[in-house]
Amino acid sequence: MGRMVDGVWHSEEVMEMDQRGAWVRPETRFRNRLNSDGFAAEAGRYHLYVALNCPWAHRTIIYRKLKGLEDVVSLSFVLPRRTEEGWVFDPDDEAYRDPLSGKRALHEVYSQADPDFSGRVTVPVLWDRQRGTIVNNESAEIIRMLDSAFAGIADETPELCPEALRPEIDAINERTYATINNGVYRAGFARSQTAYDEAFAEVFATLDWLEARLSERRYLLGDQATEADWRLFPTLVRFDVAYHGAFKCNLRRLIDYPNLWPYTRDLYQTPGISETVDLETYKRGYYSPSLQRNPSGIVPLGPVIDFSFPHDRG
Ligand SMILES: N[C@@H](CCC(=O)N[C@@H](CS)C(=O)NCC(=O)O)C(=O)O
Repeated sequence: MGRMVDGVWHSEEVMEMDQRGAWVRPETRFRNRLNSDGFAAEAGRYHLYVALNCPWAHRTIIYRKLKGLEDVVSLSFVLPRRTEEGWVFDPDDEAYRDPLSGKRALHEVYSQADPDFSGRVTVPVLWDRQRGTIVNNESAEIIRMLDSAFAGIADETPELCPEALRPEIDAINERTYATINNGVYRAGFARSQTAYDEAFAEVFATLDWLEARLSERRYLLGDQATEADWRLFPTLVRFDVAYHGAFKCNLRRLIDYPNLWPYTRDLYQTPGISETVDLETYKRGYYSPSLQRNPSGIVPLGPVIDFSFPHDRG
């Protein structure tokens, strides 16, 4: 995975590791807010760059659906496999073209936003057409903004992080981020047995905790799905096709959990959500050729998983 240094793309693979061989996720750089910092929420002004296989980008795709923002915030995809240039577009394929300025690679979007940018070139990116810059590239912050910033512009929809539930949502997110969303990456990218063992134990301890919680409630906070559920879903829906094998998170499969498995199907069957899921693309992405993790680049043919099977949790 390459990176930018002073506005120039460098393709050498650099992984941020600590002395124990544990992977450390780098900080995100663009952190502006809609409706402040001069980024007024307006229909047609903002654009999301995403990758279909990226779980962090998946959150923003889900929010654009659930919050009725499809005619308000535009969206486009980079190709699901990174190249020497990192995330790239395909000018010859309408599905993967940069619709704003015909760029070839996402790093050009970053250098337009900041000609001196140093750091990783990640998706998702929330882009401002008017100022020609990146508003924010941190998914957790983008989805909070999409939840409320376009009130009065888009059709009214339920708030996914209502003020009254926020402390509880934040507390759940803190655990699921560290041990599940990022936990599977810490297991998959570990370069020492100790670092892998630690991440692995945390993944499955939290899955057990969630399993118990979901035996008493339909969703993590009760009868309504909230931000806490939608942040968890992209990781769960990838679990058996990607993390179980490619990231060695193989103590149990999602389908082995009596509550987590129907819960994930329940979220999947929420109107609009199944269209955001593409298991074959996840497999091709996570099993891309990688010197460290998958030198042959062979993509497994299984497993077969049916998320449309009735969930009986209604
Ligand atoms: N903190 C970011 C993380 C996003 C992220 O790591 N995206 C991955 C794809 S799943 C990426 O673009 N990685 C490229 C890289 O790290 O070089 C967020 O949640 O938005």
